[in-house]
Parts: sequence; C-alpha cells; structure tokens
Amino acid sequence: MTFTKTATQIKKSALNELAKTRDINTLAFWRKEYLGKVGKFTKLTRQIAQLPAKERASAGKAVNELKQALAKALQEREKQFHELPPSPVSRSQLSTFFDLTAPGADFQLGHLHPITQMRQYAEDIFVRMGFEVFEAREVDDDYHNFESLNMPPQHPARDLWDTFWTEDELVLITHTSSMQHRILLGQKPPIRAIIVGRCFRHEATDASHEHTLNQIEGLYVDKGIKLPDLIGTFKKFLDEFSQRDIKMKIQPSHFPFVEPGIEFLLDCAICFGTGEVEGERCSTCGGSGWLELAGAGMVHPSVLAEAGLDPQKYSGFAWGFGLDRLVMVKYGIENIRHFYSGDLRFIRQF
Ligand code: FA5
Repeated sequence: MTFTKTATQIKKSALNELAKTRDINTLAFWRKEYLGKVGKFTKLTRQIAQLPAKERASAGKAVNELKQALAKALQEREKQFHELPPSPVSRSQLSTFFDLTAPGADFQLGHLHPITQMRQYAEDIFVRMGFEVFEAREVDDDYHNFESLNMPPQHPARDLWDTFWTEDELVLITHTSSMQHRILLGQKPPIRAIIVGRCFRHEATDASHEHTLNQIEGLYVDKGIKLPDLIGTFKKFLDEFSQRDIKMKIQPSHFPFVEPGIEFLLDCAICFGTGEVEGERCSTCGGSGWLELAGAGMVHPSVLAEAGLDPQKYSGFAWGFGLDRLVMVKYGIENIRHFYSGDLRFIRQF
C-alpha cells in the first residue's frame, strides 16, 4: 500500500472514531491513539525517512495535510463538548464510562428507628445504675416462657398471653421474663440484669396494643431486697429516661412468678390524665387517664428455688415494661401502631 493511501486510511478511521467520542475523557483516549508519542500519526511520520528520496516530498505533503485535518477535527470536537449542556442524552451516553476519581454523589443518610434509639438510651441508663444488659431469644421453649416461671402446662395464667406457637412447639416469646431462669441459674447473687427483647402476642391491635412489642425486663436478686427497692429503682430510671419527675401510679396485680405483684401506670401523655380529648374518650388510654407501663413484683420463691437459689437466703424484684409505651409517653405519641407503620413522615421526626 502506498504511503498516501495509508495516510488517507488513517484519516478516515481517525475521523470516524472521533465522531464516536462521548466526552472529553474519551477524547483524551482518541488523542493518545492518533497523536500520542506512539500514536498512528507519529508512526506514519517516522516512516518517511525510510522512503525512497523521490517519494518523500509527496509523503511529507500527505502527512502535513493529515496533521492539519486531525488537528482541526479535534479542535471542533473539543469545542462541541465544552458547549454541550448536560442533557439526559449525553448522560446516558456516559453510562458506560466510570470515572473513579469523580466525587461521590450526595444521598440521604437514614437513621436508627426511634425504638432502637430509645432502647440504647435506656440501656445506657441501666448500665450506669450497675445493671448488666442481656438480649432475649425471640423464639424459646415452653419451659423458659412459662414453666420455669411457675406456670406448669394447663395453668390458667397462661391465658394472660395469646401466644404464637411454631409447629415444633416452640413459642414466640410473649415476654422478656422468658430469660429470668437462664440468668438466675448457676449465678451467685448479687444479680443485676436487664433483658431487652421483642415479644409477640396474638392481639387485636389498638392505640396501645401491638402484636409485636418491645419489653425491657429488670431482675435484681440479693440478700434483703424489698418492695421499696423495686419502686425506688424503677422510679429513678423513669425520671432519668423522661428527664422530668414523671407521674406514676402503682396498683396491685397478679403474675404467677412474683409475690406480691404490682403494676406501674403512667399519666397519659395525650389527655394529660383527664381521659378525654376534645370532649371524646381518649383512645390512647381508653379514657382511664393512665397508660399501663409495666408488670412487676418480688420474684416468687418457687422461681428462685427452680434456679437453685435459696429463697430463705435471697430475695429479689423483677419488672417487665413496654418500651413502645414508654416512648409514647416521652414523645406524646397517640398510637403505638405508628412505630411499625413504615410511614417515613413519622420515622423522620426522630
Ligand atoms: C408481662 O409481660 C410480665 N412478664 C411483666 C412482669 C415481669 C411481671 C416481671 C412481673 C415481673 P404484661 O403482659 O402486663 O406483663 O406486659 C408488660 C408490659 O408490656 C405492659 O404493661 C405493657 O407496657 C407492655 N405490653 C403488653 N402487651 C402489649 C401490647 N400488646 N402492645 C404493646 N405493649 C404491650
């Protein structure tokens, strides 16, 4: 092939490929391939020296023409890229090009769910008070959820909890008390434990009842522990958690694993204890003015004995409160179902 023909071919392929460049980055690759130190144009120029003397003049002319043509075309293409507004078309053409050095695009960071935030907040308070934090199993056996807590099979108190069972007779825990036996077993008092976990109940849901709820259990066993220790410790935590002197009511209750048993109720944050909102019954507290927060009491002697602890020597208290309800009171949330609604307008407020 003659020198001039080669030059013509290089020009043709160069202009062709130049038209295919998509941006200044691909243009840089083109420049290197044709005009770079070992590019096609440079290589062609070097061949002139090997040509017979009579052909060199026409070869030189061809090379000059080629150089001018490529330089002009390159200049025009560069101008086009600088003038090109960023359009969807040019962006889609860019899609195959990945610029490692480009700064990352902005995106909105998420954050922890309010229940998780408040669980960590509560855990920190308890750790400062000297408790150790444990996590409950979400699926457990009948023994830990019921039997070890003084509720043998057929015990009527089991009806307090509408329960989900698996086909192999495991239970989705109804309360974090399911961990009490494991924590007491083989331990030498003092025992100071906090148990956090998700619990499940077959509930008809309403403003204060969910099928999935979060409980925080407290368990404290030592020599000489009495009911006022329970009340004082729990009140101290509540004040710290809500950052105010929270209004609380205590009333008797029954749970087979405590004796005596009590309940803690908090002033409803929606109706401020009046039971009414704009002349209607307050749906958050059912019109009572109080929201039941926790079951509690002195650990039953049978529960201590089942775990190998001498009830003559040791006593203790336990509580189990609904974290979701406590967060409702702290922030004035009127319906527990917001937490699992997946509604970002709610979640983003925390
Ligand atoms: C219990 O679960 C006992 N294990 C508590 C306990 C522990 C008693 C240790 C004695 C000693 P209860 O079913 O009442 O008790 O639930 C405790 C708290 O969990 C309630 O006061 C409430 O705050 C919360 N809770 C219970 N059911 C639901 C529900 N369906 N939705 C939201 N919160 C609930």
